[in-house]
Order: sequence, then structure tokens, then C-alpha cells
Amino acid sequence: MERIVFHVDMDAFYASVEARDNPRLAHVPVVIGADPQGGRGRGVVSTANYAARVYGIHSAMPISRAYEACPQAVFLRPSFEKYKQASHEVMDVLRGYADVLEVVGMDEAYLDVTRRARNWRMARSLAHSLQAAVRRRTGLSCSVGISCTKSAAKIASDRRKPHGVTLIHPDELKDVLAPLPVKLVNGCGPKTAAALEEWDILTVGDLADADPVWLESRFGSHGRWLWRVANGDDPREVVDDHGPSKSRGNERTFLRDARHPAHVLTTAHRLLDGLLHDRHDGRPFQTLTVKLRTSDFVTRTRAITFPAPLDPKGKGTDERVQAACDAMLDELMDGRAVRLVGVRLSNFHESPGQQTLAGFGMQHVVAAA
Ligand code: TTP
Ligand code: MG
Repeated sequence: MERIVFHVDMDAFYASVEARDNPRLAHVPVVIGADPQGGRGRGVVSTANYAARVYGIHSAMPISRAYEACPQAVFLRPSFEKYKQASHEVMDVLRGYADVLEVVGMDEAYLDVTRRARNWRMARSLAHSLQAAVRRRTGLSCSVGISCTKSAAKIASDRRKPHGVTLIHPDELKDVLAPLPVKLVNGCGPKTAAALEEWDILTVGDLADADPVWLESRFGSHGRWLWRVANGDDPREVVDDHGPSKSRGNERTFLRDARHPAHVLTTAHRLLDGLLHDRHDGRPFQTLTVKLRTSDFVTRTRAITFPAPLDPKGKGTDERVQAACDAMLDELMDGRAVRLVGVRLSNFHESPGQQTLAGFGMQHVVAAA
């Protein structure tokens, strides 16, 4: 059966995280990277938001050139911890949409959705819901490419950025690929591209039409691989190479900052409910973490480790976990309006653990920030 593969890539990832956490950045050019030092800086641009790209600014460009192109842009140093955290939030959402999820970097992932989508029409609508869920639950925007192979899905995700959904149907795959530059073929680095160019092989179409025997004699087995991919044939599976997740979380950014503690608690209960009754993961867990971000963008977490693992479907688990969650959130709420609330389960055990009476109590707070 033909596979249905998504490639999800976050839009202007670092810059979007910064804009999410500081809405004043939303409509001005933002450049993340080295300190421009008034045009004398020596580092490079990590990324730029779309408003800054209008000035020709892009990743890996010297920061001094970016400064020259747009001195009025906001220049920020990267905060990797923040991006890592945002990446976890995104991947948690994606996990809920995939038969198999393969995270390939901080801001991109492949999803095999063959079983759940069943056909191309449903795949497209699944991609739109995924995009909406990522935006709702993380405040960030992504682009989705849909096709029958990883290579094709990756090419697709780049075609309508930002916030695009692009489907390349298998029937049109060869035609869509043909005019693209060879460097977009998986495995074709700058050196191979230069070598191919000497033989007038400039586009994916040129490569697809080349003689595979000649390619193999010139580039070894790599040559044959390139020829296969250029012909739309990429056998790589989407693989979950990360083993069972070490934690599962869920969080919600309020459309308007929440002023009533009861509203925050009810939302947290709903998120918990989703985690405890996840169809795909019923492992017992021992740690619950809550997170609260107030309207001034201060984020704090509290965690509790129960004395024994809790079975998510066990009698009384919901109540116990809710009580622990309420106690921690009560402690974190100090009258400031709340922008985001999150909950996370971790410290998983593989089989339902023996629950003792001690499991009814709470033990100690393990993290506070
Ligand atoms: P990309 O996905 O390449 O870029 P992007 O997400 O910023 O923008 P796009 O909408 O075009 O996808 O890279 C993801 C992040 O990786 C990016 O936000 C910053 C970081 N990065 C660097 O630090 N240096 C680089 O040269 C590149 C390409 C990315
Ligand atoms: Mg990206």
C-alpha cells in the first residue's frame, strides 16, 4: 500500500518563539544570531522572521551584512533552552497526529499517517487540523508537506511557507520534481551537485533521465541512490528511533490571559484528562509537572513525585492527580493573569506497578524554578 508521509517544518522557528513570547516583535523585522555590534559584529544570522527576509536577510548570512541591509531590525541572541522547550511542546502535539513520529531536528519531523489518514483527501484535512493544533497549543506556526515518500514530503513542506499545507500527489510527483535543482535530492550535497553540473545535470529531471548504470560507475552506489530518489522512489521508512517517550505533556495558551484561578484549574484538568486517557500510552507514571506562564512571560514549574507509580486507568488516579495538580497550581498562582498552563507526566514504568497505600500521599517537590 502507498504510504502517506508528512514533513512538518516550523516557520522561522527561533524568531517565532521570540515573537510568541514578546508580541511586540510580531510585525517588525527580527534577526536572531550574533551581536551585530553596530555593523562590526563577526558572527552569523541563525534565522530571521519573514518581515526581515524581505530585506534579503537569511540564515548563515554574516550578521554585519544583515545589519547593513536592515539596521532598524530587532537583533536578538539565541536562547537555546527556550527553543528546546518549544520544540518539545511542538513534538508532543505532533505525536498525537502520527502513526509513527520521527523527530529529525529541533524544528522538523516526519510523520507516517498512512493508517489514520487512509486517503489523500483525509490527509490534507489531517494536516490542517495538525497545523491548527500546533498553533492553538504552542502559539507557533508550521508548514506541512504531504506525499508518498520522505524526500517528496520534505520538498512539499518548503513550497508554501509560512503556514502552508502542500500535497504532492504520487501521480504528479515526477512532474513536480523535474524542474527543481538537483541539490534538493536527498543525499545530493554541494560537491555532488557541482560534479553533476559538469555533465549538464542541473535539475532533478535531468538526473531522473540520466543513465543509472553510468551514474553508478561515476558515483558508486550513491549514484544509483540519487537516480532512484530523482525518480520519486525513496524507500526510507519513517522510524521512531527515540524509543518510548520519557515524558508526555500537554499545554494551552489562553486566547486572552486568564484572570480566574478556577478557569486555569479547569483547563489543567482537561489537559490532564487527555494525558491520562491517551489511547496510545497507558504506562504507569510517577511524576507530575505543572507549568504556568503569567502575562509578563515569567514561566514557572512545580513537580511532584508520587511514592509509587500510578496506573493512569487505576481507581482514584484521576482524583489524586487532579488534587496534586491543584495544589501546585494554587502555589504558583499569585494574582497575575495567566498566559499558559501546562501539565506533564514522566518517570514512566513499563508495567502497572504495585500500588501501596503510600501511593495515595504525595512525597516531595522535585523541581521549582
Ligand atoms: P530552518 O527550518 O532552516 O529555518 P526557519 O525555521 O528559521 O525558517 P523556515 O520558515 O524557512 O523553515 O531552521 C530551523 C532553525 O534552526 C532556525 O529557526 C534557526 C536554526 N538555524 C541556525 O541556527 N542556522 C542555520 O544556518 C539554519 C539554516 C537554521
Ligand atoms: Mg523551519
